[in-house]
Amino acid sequence: MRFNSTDTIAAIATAVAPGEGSVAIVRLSGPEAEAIASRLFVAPGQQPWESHRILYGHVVDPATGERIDEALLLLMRAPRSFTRQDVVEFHGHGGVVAVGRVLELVLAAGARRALPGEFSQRAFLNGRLDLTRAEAVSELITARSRRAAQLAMAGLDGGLQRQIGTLRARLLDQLAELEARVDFEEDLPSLDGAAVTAELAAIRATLLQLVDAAGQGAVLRQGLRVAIVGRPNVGKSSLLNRLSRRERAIVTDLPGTTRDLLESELVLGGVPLTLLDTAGIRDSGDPVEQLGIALSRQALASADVVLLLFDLSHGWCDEDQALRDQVPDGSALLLVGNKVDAAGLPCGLVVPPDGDRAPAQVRISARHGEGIDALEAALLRCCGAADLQGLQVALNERQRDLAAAAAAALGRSLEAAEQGLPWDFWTIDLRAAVRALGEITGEEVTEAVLDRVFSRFCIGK
Ligand SMILES: Nc1nc2c(ncn2[C@@H]2O[C@H](COP(=O)(O)OP(=O)(O)O)[C@@H](O)[C@H]2O)c(=O)[nH]1
Ligand SMILES: [Mg+2]
Repeated sequence: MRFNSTDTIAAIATAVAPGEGSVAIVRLSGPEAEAIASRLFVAPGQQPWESHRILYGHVVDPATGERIDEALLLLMRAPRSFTRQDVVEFHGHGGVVAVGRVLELVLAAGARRALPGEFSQRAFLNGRLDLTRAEAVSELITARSRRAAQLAMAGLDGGLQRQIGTLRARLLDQLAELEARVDFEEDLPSLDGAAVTAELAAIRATLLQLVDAAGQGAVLRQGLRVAIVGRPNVGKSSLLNRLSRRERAIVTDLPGTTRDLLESELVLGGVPLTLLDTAGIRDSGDPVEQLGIALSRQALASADVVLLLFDLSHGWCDEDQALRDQVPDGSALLLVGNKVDAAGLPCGLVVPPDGDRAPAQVRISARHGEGIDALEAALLRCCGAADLQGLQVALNERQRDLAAAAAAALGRSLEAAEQGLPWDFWTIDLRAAVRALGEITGEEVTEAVLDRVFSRFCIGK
């Protein structure tokens, strides 16, 4: 445990930015929350100090009597709160100064600054949330697209917990049967080995499906970095502007116009994308352009998806091929022929065939908008993000590793079964699988794991 959960903790629960946010919330949780709040809050009239009622008043510095903010106070007594402890929220004005002073007063009155995720950690420890729901809260907050938020909500509704919990319960049933045979083989009816292995295989198959779908979930959650690369003047900046539907980048007919890496955020088919417009890659004597080109090469090497743009009015040339050869094997690649409007005769094969590794190709006009729909569809397809609508629940990275470990352990159990080994050989791996699934939902989890999970949360959550 990072810290004792009997401390009273406090944090600003809302985003803090100068001049922004009409409301800011300071939140306290712990046994002293109510006492601390009552020392700092002055409510006029006869307002009753009751749980789940809003009080109106002022936060006042008890040392000087100075009014710090006009605020609403919400008291939620245990166990009817997010953490199942006494919780107090001060709803004051946004910005940074007043809310910062309220927090300082609360700390001076005896609360401790909350660590990232500590409120959620308490909610988990007090049985308010299982681990998958707690993680879904964090995912909802960081969601960058509507689809990602929907996926997080499914997790928050317990979809993942139910699915993993059911698989774990089924494994426990099998484990109980097998373990009983280890100890009391003679006293029990004999076990149908084929039925057990069929059940284990079915559970393993479901786990493998979940592991598979986790990749799509990761795409929705984290989004993709898409680098637009190509020779100078092929229309990269025009394409960035076209896809972002605004004039983000400067476009001229002078080669070497873009010198810096430009980013533009957009959502395509529910997937958050960061588009990178890069300097055209060529030999250049200009030191500023050289720096830009170095950034382009980095983007080419590290993007999830590379849109390699070339000019159809010139056709595919050696420099294009040289760039194509630099795309790492692991990245998705889409070849985009631009300026189809100026290409004259529709040329058949512009790009030499690449055997089985032939990347997808589309033809567009970044200037006039032709082929952009097809490009967007191809972009989602080439990174495996085309069909995310059916995705109901998705494991995050931590959960995926555990599900994969459980599936591997079940694979070993099945092998032991196939080799006709005695029951106790099956049960070792079966128990490992049960443990891994329990770690997903938090039923079997160590403090170190909890600390790792919750420390990734934002402060105040
Ligand atoms: N005909 C035609 N010209 C284009 C198209 N896209 C871009 N251009 C022109 O090509 C030149 C270079 O465009 P720009 O986007 O700056 O290319 P970059 O250097 O690759 O970023 C500009 O004059 C653009 O107007 C297109 O689809 N068709
Ligand atoms: Mg440019």
